[in-house]
Amino acid sequence: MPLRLEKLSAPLQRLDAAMMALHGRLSAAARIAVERWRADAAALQFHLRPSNGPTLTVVLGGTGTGKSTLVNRLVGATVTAASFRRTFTAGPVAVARHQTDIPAGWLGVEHVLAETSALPARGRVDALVMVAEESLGDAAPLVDTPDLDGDHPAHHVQADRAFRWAQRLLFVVTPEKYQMTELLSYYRLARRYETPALFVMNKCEESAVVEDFRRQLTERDWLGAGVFVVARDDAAYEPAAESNLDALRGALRQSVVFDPITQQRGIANRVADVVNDLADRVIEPLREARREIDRLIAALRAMEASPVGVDVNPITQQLQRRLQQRSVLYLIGPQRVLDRVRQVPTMLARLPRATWDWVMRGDIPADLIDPKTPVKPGEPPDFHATLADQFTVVRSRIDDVIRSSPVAAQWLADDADGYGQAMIDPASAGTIADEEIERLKQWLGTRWNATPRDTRMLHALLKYLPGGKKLTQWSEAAPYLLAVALVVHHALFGVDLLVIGGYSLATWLTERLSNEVSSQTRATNRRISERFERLAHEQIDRACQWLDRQAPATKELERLVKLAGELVEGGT
Ligand SMILES: Nc1nc2c(ncn2[C@@H]2O[C@H](COP(=O)(O)OP(=O)(O)OP(=O)(O)O)[C@@H](O)[C@H]2O)c(=O)[nH]1
Ligand SMILES: [Mg+2]
Repeated sequence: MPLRLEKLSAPLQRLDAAMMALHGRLSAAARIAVERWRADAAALQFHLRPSNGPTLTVVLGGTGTGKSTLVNRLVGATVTAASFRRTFTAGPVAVARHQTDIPAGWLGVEHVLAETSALPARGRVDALVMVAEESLGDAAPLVDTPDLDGDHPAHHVQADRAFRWAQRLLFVVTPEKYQMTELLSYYRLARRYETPALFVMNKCEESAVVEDFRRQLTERDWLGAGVFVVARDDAAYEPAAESNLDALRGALRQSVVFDPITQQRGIANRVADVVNDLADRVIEPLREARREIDRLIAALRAMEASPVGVDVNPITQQLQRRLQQRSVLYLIGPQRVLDRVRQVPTMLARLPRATWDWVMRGDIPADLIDPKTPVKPGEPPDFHATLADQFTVVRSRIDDVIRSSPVAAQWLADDADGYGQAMIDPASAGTIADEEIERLKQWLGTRWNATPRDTRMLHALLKYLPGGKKLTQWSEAAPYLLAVALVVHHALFGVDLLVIGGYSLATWLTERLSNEVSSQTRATNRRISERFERLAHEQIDRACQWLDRQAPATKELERLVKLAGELVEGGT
């Protein structure tokens, strides 16, 4: 069934719009693949609109084959810059009799009209430099391009793009370079897209090489192709009249007339390639990225999932453990722990690992003591630092999960700013402690006036605590009380570590102090835990959202597949 070109344009546009809409949800690598695809799709869109202007002829070939020199010869003016230096031309340079001979939007890049003073032009990456040149006469507009084979990948991209938009090709080779492999895929694609092509053997010195080139072209599906020959400047060799520079000029004056069947075949192949590229280079990698994202998000979510049968968020549990360890170390100090171990030897086995190391070996575990906040004798326990540290631990665990995936580690390297914005400052966790202790202080302040009953007991406790003696106000006891509650809470160590005036810490807190004070202190601890849990949850959420942005959702990918299907069906 013949292809209906006019029916392809709309589905192609819809597909392109869908691709553009993905933009905010692509990693750097995916963005390049999508842009590349959109450029190819734009070229296809161009070929769908029949043009009745002069045939845009793109000159392609290896570096130093003399493309720019040949264009100048054909034009009869030095418009595009040639040089003995390799990979000289940097971007496409179009030479047309009138600027309007180059359709607006051609190549899908910015068009820049070259000033006469800027000639000969060297071309610019991702722009089309246009030269209006009367001397071109009725010859087709010529587009010089950068090399296909040099060390600059950017040059190759420029040339590849011009190839896709070309209405006719002029391949330039030399006796040294006509075998170069980079050209072969373009010979094949030009056939596949039914883009008419002419071939030039430049810098030629003998006919044998031309014959070999013709043979090669025949094998490459270009039987009977127009091969022209330009002699090396200083060579005695003279090409036959039917294939010399004048003959080439004559061939270039002929506009290409497409027969509909050939044109449709070329377009059908372009459509197939655009759809296959979409599947292979865009959708499949994005699907893989999506699978990886889903896996990583599940791993991050698992950080806050409680083990079976236990009702405690592991993040809260870790915070509590850390707060307790620090409080033990703070309230008791190594010497007192040692004394206590002597009195109650069974305690030895029950000491938390970090405390044990500190007491027995003098090793201060790095994660317990923050080097930035050294313990200040006489100061209340620094819960701000403890929470901030613990939050840093949460963050680095998130980081570990993400960096465990090479793909995600690359996203992170490419989008360090975005990732940084998704991260919450650990100081926000510290603020939770500040606010909650402040709240407890205020409550205690009020209590002080209301029931001075607990005062004596509190002072009895504070006498034993580092810095406690300095206290002048009831309310200042808030952080010390919190430390006591933390050590006692959950009876973590099974045995009371501290005995004050004959009372163990637990007895002291639960029996000697009023219920009201102890329950208020416990409530403070609970609120700290809950708020920390919420903050950690938000942090995990934000990390998940950042991950989620690195690839479109499965639903969106399915939509692309559907739209691609409509493009394939659209023309038939
Ligand atoms: N002797 C001789 N030298 C030539 C001929 N054609 C081009 N050259 C020289 O070959 C060198 C490269 O020519 P260019 O026209 O810049 O080659 P190009 O294909 O445009 O190269 P890129 O822009 O790097 O891709 C220049 O020094 C030219 O003077 C020729 O027919 N004979
Ligand atoms: Mg050049």
